[in-house]
Amino acid sequence: MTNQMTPTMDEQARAILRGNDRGGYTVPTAGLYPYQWNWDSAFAAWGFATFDVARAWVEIETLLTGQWDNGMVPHILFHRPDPGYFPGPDVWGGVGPVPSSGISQPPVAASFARRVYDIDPDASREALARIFPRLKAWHQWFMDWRLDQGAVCITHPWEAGRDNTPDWDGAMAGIDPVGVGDYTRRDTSHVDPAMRPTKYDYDRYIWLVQLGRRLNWDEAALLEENPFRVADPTMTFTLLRAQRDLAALGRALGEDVSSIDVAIQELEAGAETLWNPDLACYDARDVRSGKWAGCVSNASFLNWYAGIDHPGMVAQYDRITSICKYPVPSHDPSSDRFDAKRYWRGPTWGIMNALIGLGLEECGHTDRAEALRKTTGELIRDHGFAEYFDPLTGHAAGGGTFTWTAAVWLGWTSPTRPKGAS
Ligand code: 9WN
Repeated sequence: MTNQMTPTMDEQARAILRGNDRGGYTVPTAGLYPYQWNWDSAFAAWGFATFDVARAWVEIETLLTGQWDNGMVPHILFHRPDPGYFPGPDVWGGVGPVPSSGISQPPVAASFARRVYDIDPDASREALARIFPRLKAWHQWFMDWRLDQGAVCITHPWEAGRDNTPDWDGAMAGIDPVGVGDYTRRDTSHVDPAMRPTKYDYDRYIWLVQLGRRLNWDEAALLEENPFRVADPTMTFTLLRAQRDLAALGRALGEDVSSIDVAIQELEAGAETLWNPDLACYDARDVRSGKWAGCVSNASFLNWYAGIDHPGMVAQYDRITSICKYPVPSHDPSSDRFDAKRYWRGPTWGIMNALIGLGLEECGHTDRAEALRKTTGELIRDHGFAEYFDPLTGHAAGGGTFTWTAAVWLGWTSPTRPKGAS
């Protein structure tokens, strides 16, 4: 076969999105994750928008069909049964219009809706008008149920999308998973167990799901009873950013956005409660114990994405990027809890890099933004469209042919990305 037959990176990325398309929604990767995940779909929409704006809107609209009456948009929609994933719909017992999980995920959908809109405003207006009230209600659910001093809390490690990060180690240690019972994991039959969370983690993940189900996913009851409640940089920074983007979209539609502007101020104040002065970094805060996690994570660096510049974070960023070849690692490589291959305890994730890079650029740290775009592009080109990467060697880890890595290529690192994409 000649070189002319080798598909370009753009062609490969588009083929991954098309290949993972299950009709109206995109799975993160076949086998390992056979359902629609919330923030994965927002990234998928970004990728689709670079070559098919209509399909991008379908992705977001399908996600929002799963919205619960209280405004929550679940982290997984189980559109069609698939025995290849655990825990499935029977374990979760979600109470929405589509079989679902009972927790949410980082609300990046409004932010990517804005990018889709920017790529083609005329073709986007009708879909935007349809989803605007739904996005507003979802954001309001966080404001109503999940704030602690203005910072956004998670009630399950899966909710932040950074499942086994050391950020939750303290809160996880406070859970005794008594009565969790026997269960069979599926993830470790798809992927090397050394790259996945441990049984210790899974016992607590499942125990928390059982608790939520027993309480019928009632947020007031969870606030009373759930021992796991952590104010999280991922959620706080992404919601702050999403509220800013939603306000801009609302203005474009001629909507009243005054309540969103109020929420932005509340979240700005909340973000500052995540500043850990001893660590000199944004950090997760265990609301139950009052203790800091003490972790420099990739979510710490989402401050710029939220529109918050901080000289202390520039210093942290320069330190972290100087000690690993393929930043940004999900945990500080100089920490004894760093594990280069184990999921959110070390590996580099293209999606987090894209959010960090977009923020760096917008806050005027152009050289750092360009350097991150370049190394992330090289990582994907040299090691494939993997779920995540070893930050020291660049080696691919987790699942392959991954939707959000393809989307990051198309929307952020590809030299051909359309105007408005990034
Ligand atoms: C649980 C789909 C999801 C991502 C998360 C990532 C991982 C699930 C799992 O996969 O989590 O939600 O079973 O490991 O941590 O961020 O959305 O790609």
